[in-house]
Amino acid sequence: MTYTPYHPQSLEPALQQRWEAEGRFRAPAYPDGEKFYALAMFPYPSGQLHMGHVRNYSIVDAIARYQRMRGKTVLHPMGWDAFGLPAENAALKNGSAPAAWTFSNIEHMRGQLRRLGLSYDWSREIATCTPDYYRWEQWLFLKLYERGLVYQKLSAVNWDPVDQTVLANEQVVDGRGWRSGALVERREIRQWFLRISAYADELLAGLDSLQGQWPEQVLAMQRNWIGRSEGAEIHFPLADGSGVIKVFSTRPDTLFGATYLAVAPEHPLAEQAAAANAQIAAFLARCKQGAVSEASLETQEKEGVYLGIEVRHPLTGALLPVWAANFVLMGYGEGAVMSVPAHDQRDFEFARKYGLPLRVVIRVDDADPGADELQAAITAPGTLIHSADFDGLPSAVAKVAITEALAAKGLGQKTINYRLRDWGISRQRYWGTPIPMIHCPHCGVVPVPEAELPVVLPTHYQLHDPRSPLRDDPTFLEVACPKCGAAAQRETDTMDTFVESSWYYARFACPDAEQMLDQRAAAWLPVDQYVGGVEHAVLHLLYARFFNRLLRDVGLLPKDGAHDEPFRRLLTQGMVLKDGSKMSKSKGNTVDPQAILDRYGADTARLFILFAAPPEQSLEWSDQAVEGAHRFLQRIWRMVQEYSLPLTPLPVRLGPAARELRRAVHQCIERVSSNMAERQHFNVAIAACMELSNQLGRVEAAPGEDLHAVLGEGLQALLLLLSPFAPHLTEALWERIGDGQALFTHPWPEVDAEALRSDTVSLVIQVNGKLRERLDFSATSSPAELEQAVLTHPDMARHLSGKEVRKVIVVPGRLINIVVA
Ligand code: OVT
Repeated sequence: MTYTPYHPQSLEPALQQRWEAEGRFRAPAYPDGEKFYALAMFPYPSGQLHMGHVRNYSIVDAIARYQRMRGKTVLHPMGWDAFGLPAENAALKNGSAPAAWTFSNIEHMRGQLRRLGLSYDWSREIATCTPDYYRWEQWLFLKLYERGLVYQKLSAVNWDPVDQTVLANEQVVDGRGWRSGALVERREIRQWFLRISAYADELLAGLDSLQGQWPEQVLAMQRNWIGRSEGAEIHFPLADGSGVIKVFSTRPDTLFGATYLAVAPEHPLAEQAAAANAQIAAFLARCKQGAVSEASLETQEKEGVYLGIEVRHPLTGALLPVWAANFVLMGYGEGAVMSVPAHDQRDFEFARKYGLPLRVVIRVDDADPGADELQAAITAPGTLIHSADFDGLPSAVAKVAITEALAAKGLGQKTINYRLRDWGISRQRYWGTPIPMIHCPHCGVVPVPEAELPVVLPTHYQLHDPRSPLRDDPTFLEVACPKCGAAAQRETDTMDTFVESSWYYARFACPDAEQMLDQRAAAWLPVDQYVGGVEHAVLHLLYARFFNRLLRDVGLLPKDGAHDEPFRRLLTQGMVLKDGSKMSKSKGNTVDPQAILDRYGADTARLFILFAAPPEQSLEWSDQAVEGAHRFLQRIWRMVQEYSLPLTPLPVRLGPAARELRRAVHQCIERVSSNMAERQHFNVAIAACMELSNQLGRVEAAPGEDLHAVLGEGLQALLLLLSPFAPHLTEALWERIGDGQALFTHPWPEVDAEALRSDTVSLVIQVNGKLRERLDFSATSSPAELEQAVLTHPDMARHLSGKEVRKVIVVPGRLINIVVA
């Protein structure tokens, strides 16, 4: 027999070309039969694939290939999340254009994905930076504007006073601009928002339907992010009668402990007070320094200033001072909070710092600590004290009673509050989807007429500084107002790149549709299996759930309850580590997938990465394990080559060795199958294949007819089971020992229950009810035969010699009890 060596470097590209030429993985316009939509989070075209990508895309490809063999019509697309800051940064560094950089990266990375042998339908490829894609985003923006789901409001940004531009949070390093090094300032500018808060309740309720299908941890993070809390809106009348300050509190039971109010530095009352007081003005100015990210707000030192204003407590009428404080956000409620220092730790620290009074109004045990003795706030619920008519009530009851008392006086009501804020999508950046709005000096904000979409982003600029070139380009900027015809200006803000990734999964179903989505989207959605990094647990995965509902509500997806959620099942993959820490360029601990592909080929890379750990856990890189995966594939290659053809049918009777081997084959099919579908522990599935290959490898060189037939069955099964992980090697070998049907749509092997049945049973042997032995008997023996066999078994002589057997009790399949005198 001539033996061809295993040479993936030539074998794999040849097969990949064949797949491409055949259009093998192209999905039909509509699914025929049962559909399966498998999707991996699409990449940023950053330049090169990294190991995180290889892991993500190997997992989804294994699932897609498995589902094809299960007879499903599989949709498995790929595309590019192509807008965003990295392209601008690279362009600034090389003096090139972001578009050119992006498209050349796409070229290169597409080649790498092909080299991995991923079974994509490339005819559906999407790049989000093309007008064909982003025009629909602009269209939806206009629809949402009509419906009041898009609006403008003032919002803080990071301002670099030297570069004269807005900076993204990631461009602020230690409070300074990343290029200029200047101290960043906070500025309030008008920006565009999507009203995700209108969907807060539905997004929260929808999580229940994902229970068991999404990782518990991701569901918890989303619940927490939405942060629904019940509480009360409470009005504090201004002492001078000029109005009220409204606050939201989840603890109205502590209302009698409120000793001051705190408002945001941007609150109108704070600005009024500043106009007449230099010290206050200086404080507000200080608050405007520093970055706007949530992290920097949380870690900063808490500071405040008395505004010289007083309000009346809504139930006691007592006068309380109003302060401005740097930790109160204008976006939270109405930008004001009631401060209860005895029962809230942040208020406690603030009150101690500025000598503000504390009132203890909740007792958690019998003690009633004086305010002066408190070491920390008492935050647990308890029983009310020093709270007038409400004394003695438990917190839960008091919440309701106090809210009712406020409502009766017209000074409050029960409300539900969400932590979820509306989504600010304006970016003062160039490389993004232009927001389709026009600013007219006479008409104000005017939407671009639908017929004039898309607003095309010019791509010819060379970038020289971080300021958006759109702001300086009259050919983009200057436009006639669609309403009055006067000279007007285009909006120069672009959309957050998370907008593109919020609906790409739907566009893949109909990438060439002449509208945003057509009927095909409903036919393919929802995605049956979505896989990606856990870093997207909140933002991306929440925005996509929001967008799916927007698409439904503008009529692009059916309102049938089956299309509310975009992703039916979610798998969040773990990190790829080297020497215990995350691979990253800055740490210099990376392994380049290209080097692994060049040296070992795609099948080895895929097999290693799926074998090294269960998909949801982190994966430690190991050169030895890569070698191990490669040797395993070489062994399979050799075994199949060495099998002497032809394949022969199973004889009716198998000898014991053949029966045992056949049991191993079907045990392997069982283990691999259950790990492909439910548990998705591909590492266990691969381990089972490795074990089977060892068993098959132990068959002697010139086996009998029955063993030869079982070995053939085993090798075929092994190729079928391994094909989702190592599609090239298995396809090449299938040409030699397959059954003539194409491997990639070959029915997944079925477990033969008969083969699993064991020849022998192991029975517990008792003498007078005491365990004495555990012995094997033929599985087909009758009780009478078993009785005969146990009494004459050589191992039983020492238990029975010299004793009189009175009775033998056989419990089939379990035990035999021998009663002796
Ligand atoms: C990789 C996963 C990602 C994601 C996918 C694409 C990385 C996991 C973390 N366009 C968006 C995006 O994330 C998705 C969109 C739907 C919002 C590592 C990192 C270390 C690997 C490494 C090695 C060497 C250098 C650098 C890194 N991760 N795991 N290991 N695009 O292109 O970033 O979560 O599912 O694949 O990632 S993406």
